[in-house]
Amino acid sequence: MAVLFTTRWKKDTKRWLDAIEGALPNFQLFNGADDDVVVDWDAIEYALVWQPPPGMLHQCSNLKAVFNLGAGVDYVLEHSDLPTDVPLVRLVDPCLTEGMIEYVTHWVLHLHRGFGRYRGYQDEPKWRPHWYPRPKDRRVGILGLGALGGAAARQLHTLGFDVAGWSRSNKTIDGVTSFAGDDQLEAFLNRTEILVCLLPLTPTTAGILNTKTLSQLPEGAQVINVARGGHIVDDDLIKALGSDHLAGAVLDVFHEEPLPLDHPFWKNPKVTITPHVASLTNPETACGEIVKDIELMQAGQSARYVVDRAVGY
Ligand code: NDP
Ligand code: OXD
Repeated sequence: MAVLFTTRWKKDTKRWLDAIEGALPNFQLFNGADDDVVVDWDAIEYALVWQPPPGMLHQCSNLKAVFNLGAGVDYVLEHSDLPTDVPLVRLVDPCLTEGMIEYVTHWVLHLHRGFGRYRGYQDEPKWRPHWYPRPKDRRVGILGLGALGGAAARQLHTLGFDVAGWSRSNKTIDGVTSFAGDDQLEAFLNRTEILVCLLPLTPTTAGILNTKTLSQLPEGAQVINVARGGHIVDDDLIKALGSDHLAGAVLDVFHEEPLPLDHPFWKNPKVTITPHVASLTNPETACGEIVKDIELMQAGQSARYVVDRAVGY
């Protein structure tokens, strides 16, 4: 019985290996990212991966499941030629959810209160207080009401915001207005002053934030993208910011990461950039969740968050 660990993250390898060994003491552990390790590919039953090299998983002839070490499985589906009969499991971890709630809440409050302008005033320096609406009068909209979007919506509702969400199927979340399906996207956007994107990147959601959809947001709206860079058409966002239709954007994810140094987002005064840190996977808690699924699978049941490959999430 063996597990494979392979990621493109260069740091924290020891912490990951310790966490996996601690969680799965009865499994032999191979670090596929270490060129000096001779991996017994036929012994691998479970693979724990983040952006695995193309072809690597194909070498595991007895693979029972692949656990993605993040919530978004777009990279694995696109690049790893994973055998179709092997379940791919996405990460749902209360610690990941906690981090996302913090990030989204922080930036929604920041944009809602317009705190960004005071940094500029300080540089002048200028003492200039601004009024702000109550949260109940601020309409926040969340694209994607899954594990992360749903949790963020609940928290924002608790803070008093007027929250709506858009998903494929209708949702019942206390205090959150549900919009569902392509037919209701425009109505959802029309009422959204602060938009948070927490959709998975799939063929149907790629490029969803473009000139047409951004223009359906009200004048002065602001956008927070914490999902994937591929959800946004960068040039369209830059135009919408330049025309003042949008007042600002907070971006954590990009088409190419790290964001190339010559990308116009860096110098755009209306764009705030964070380096894909909205919520980082915690090795210990993630391994705790993965063990629960491996135990279920060893008992003949299926893992809890198996990706539906037909829809891509
Ligand atoms: P989930 O799979 O739990 O939720 C996805 C949501 O999106 C669901 O509500 C789903 O609808 C909705 N959705 C999917 N496709 C469509 C569509 N075509 N139209 C309308 N709604 C759609 O994902 P998570 O909440 O766990 O994660 C979301 C994303 O967040 C990840 O895929 C990842 O890219 C990103 N992420 C980013 C991080 C960061 O640090 N920046 C950290 C972690 C995740 P329904 O409920 O009806 O199925
Ligand atoms: C994730 C991410 O998908 O970190 O979990 O982006």
